[in-house]
Amino acid sequence: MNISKENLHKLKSLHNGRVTKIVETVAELCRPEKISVITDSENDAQYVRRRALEVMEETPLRTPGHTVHFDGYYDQGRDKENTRVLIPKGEKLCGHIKTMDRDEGLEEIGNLLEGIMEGKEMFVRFFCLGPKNSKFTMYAFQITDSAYVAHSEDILYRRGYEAFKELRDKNNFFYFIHSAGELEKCVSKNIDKRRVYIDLEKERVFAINTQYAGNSVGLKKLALRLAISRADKEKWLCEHMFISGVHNNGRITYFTGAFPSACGKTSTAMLPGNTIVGDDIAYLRPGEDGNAYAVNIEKGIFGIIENLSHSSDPLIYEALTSPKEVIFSNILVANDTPYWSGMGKEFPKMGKNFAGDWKEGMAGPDGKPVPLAHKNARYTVSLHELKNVDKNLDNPNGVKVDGFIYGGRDSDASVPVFQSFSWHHGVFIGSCLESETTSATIGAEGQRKHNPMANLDFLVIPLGTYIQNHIAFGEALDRPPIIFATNYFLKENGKFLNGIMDKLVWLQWMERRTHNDLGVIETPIGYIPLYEDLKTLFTKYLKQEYAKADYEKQFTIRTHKLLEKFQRVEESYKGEEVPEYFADHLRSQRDRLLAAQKKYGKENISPFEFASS
Ligand code: SPV
Ligand code: MN
Repeated sequence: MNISKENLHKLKSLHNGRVTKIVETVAELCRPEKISVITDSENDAQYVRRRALEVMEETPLRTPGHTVHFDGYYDQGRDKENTRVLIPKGEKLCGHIKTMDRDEGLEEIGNLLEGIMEGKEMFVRFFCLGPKNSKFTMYAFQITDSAYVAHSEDILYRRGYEAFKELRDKNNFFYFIHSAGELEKCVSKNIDKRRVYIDLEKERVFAINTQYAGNSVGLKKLALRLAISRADKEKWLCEHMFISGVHNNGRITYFTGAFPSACGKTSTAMLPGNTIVGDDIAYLRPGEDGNAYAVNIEKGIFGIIENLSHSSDPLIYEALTSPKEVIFSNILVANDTPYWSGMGKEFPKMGKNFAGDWKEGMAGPDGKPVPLAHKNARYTVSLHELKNVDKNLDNPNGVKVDGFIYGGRDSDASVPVFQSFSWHHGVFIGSCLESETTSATIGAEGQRKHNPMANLDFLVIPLGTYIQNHIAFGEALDRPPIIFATNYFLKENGKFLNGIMDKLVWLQWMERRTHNDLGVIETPIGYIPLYEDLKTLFTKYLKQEYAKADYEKQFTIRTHKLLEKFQRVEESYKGEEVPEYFADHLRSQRDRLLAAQKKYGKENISPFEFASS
């Protein structure tokens, strides 16, 4: 193994034979020129930042602490096609999960890894997922030949070298082996050999020939998959959820929210006046007091930057335009300044972006027009750098969760906000979540996709088992979180029916509902707000008049469109083994919608009609 005395000492000081063995095996196979073991020291962190600049995976920008990283033209999102769960021969998961024979997958990966790090430096870096010294804590380490990946992880996760020392010879950790592969102009060249293979048996993931963080940063979506498997065995929940504290006159109520990519998840978690615990992934466990508790496994944000402006997201915008450690990815750089679409500034006509040297109106290698920044361009920043970080981010007990939010993207059916009838009904709503596709994954945009709990991309257990685990989780609690659903994307004649900040009102309404402070109107889909309550909240939080006519449009129950939605969902579940209760809910949901059509003699029913009946 090509390792200096000093680095070997750092590795051996962990007194963990399994870690040493893994590093040795990977080094022998990948043959890096150099191995750097990164401890929790500021010196080592600084070293990684410097290396990212030296090898030009990152370039400094004008504002101190800011850098930019580019992923290749064809490496701008999660690769769903080549992400596979390795399973033993003859085993099956479910129709929604891409799998591969484990032996074949490991053989292929072994061949691809052979000599892949020649001439490169291999970083070995240790982390804790979740707060330290907590029942939630999970240990994980990353091997990567990308200084950008190792740097991103330092912003996004809690350093864990010292924590690993305490593990001694225990081997209950996740690990991730990443190589960007051969580079051309600093980006992964062999995209046709991009692979993300998940090995549940050894709780490890291989990611090769890619740099995009959703594929390469092991602790993020790769660890999510391993943790879903753990959670299944240990009876807790691992969710694609933000965690946010909603503040109401000194009272803080915590919500977690699952939204498919680009459905407003980060901006919901970051609303002015509230505090953020996390924006992407939550571990949830039952507390001894009969409530659900959650932690953020991360301590930073890897967020979408498109349409992020001073008016839409004032807190993040301010954080991204002042000196601090930030990595921008796949934005436009001109004059050492970052630009992105929808930032509310005038744009230069040329610069550097994910296509290389960029000029307005140019076509990319695939002949398509190249926008100034990629739609999935992102920023990476530590939560501790934000003014609105919640004081419980690192609380080892987590935060008590009073509400779950499922947020879809639905232009023609679902109302902006409603409350489910019960935990069971809420789980049903989560399992019917749909979104119109966006740019965070590679493939077509604008199609409607069923995405149960916004977690479908990451499931490594059968969908039916996953849903059943939710049911059981809530049943075991004395006070399960109240489940709500939101939809910020309702349109009429092509125009959004809601303002971008209306979600602030929906959150405040949900906050009051978890404390039973406000009444509701019962409709076939669940409980919706009363006009007067929303009017008061619009005045208080947005200083806006809220017109009765707007409320009526937004909260009309569009029975026909909703029935279509449930039809699509049913199709999507065909062939899946789903718990019995799912079919029961589907049936009663339909019956309620059909009964309302009959009673009111129409398809679109005003909330005022339900209110007066
Ligand atoms: C998402 O797409 O849900 C993200 C970004 O949070 S990624 O890291 O690509 O998963
Ligand atoms: Mn996500």
